[in-house]
Amino acid sequence: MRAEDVWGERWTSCANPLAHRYMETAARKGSLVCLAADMRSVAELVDLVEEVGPHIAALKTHVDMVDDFSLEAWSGLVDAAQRHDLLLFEDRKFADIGKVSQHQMAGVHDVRSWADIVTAHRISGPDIVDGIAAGWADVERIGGVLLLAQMSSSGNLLDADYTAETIATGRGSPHVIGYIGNGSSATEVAALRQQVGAGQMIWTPGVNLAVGAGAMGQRYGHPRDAVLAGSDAIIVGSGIHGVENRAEAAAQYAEASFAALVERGG
Ligand code: 5BU
Repeated sequence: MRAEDVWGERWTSCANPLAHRYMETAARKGSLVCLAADMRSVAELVDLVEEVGPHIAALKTHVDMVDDFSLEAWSGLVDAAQRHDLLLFEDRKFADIGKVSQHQMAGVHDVRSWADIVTAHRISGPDIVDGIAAGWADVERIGGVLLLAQMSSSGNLLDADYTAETIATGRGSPHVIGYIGNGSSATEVAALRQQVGAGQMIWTPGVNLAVGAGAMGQRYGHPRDAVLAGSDAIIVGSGIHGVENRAEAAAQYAEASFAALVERGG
């Protein structure tokens, strides 16, 4: 399907080129799945991406949980992601002052040189967005920030006022492509969509075909409910990498998420 047809208002209202790139990939592959590739080695990451790559639209990493990280090995993962046309999303959850965040984009992992998207908390002030953008500018790249407006974990401290401040920071920013919303609660995602409007994306972790409580405070909602409530990307980890047939699971999440987008009508 053509991206503009399937995404409707989101396509016309989201000006960010990275958002368009994601939407095109999602439309072509028939999938709103962002894989949370929470693996401990580069080889396991590459294997996983090769296996499920055709069924996913973006790849989310936690580079600081990888035991055998080296920039050289990591370039193999970047290659695999590029071959599968996946935006690379480092879920770093930056939270420091702007200047430090700029330098944390460098360091041993050099996130600025390979990540297209990173997450950031709003807690330290709005300047964190400029700090991260400056990190990308240092290597002449442009990326997009997803601000954490909600979280999926139980007992988190992101209340409604905090969410509103976060959206106020991100609205109109050329660097903010959207927000993280709580995929375990369709009510919360719908409330977030109401506030965000159509002009920015909402990506949601806390999604699993088996809804309910997950490990260590994680909560899960159904992919269909999250998308119908306004999510544009379902972030799925153990629902895919934790099962026996990972490609089949990825295809199921792709099908459920894309059918919901078509049902939503953009
Ligand atoms: P799971 O295996 O599907 O539960 O993995 C969820 C992933 O999403 C994992 O990488 C988390 O770091 C990430 N996540 C989350 O679960 N909840 C949040 O609020 C945010 C990120 Br932000």
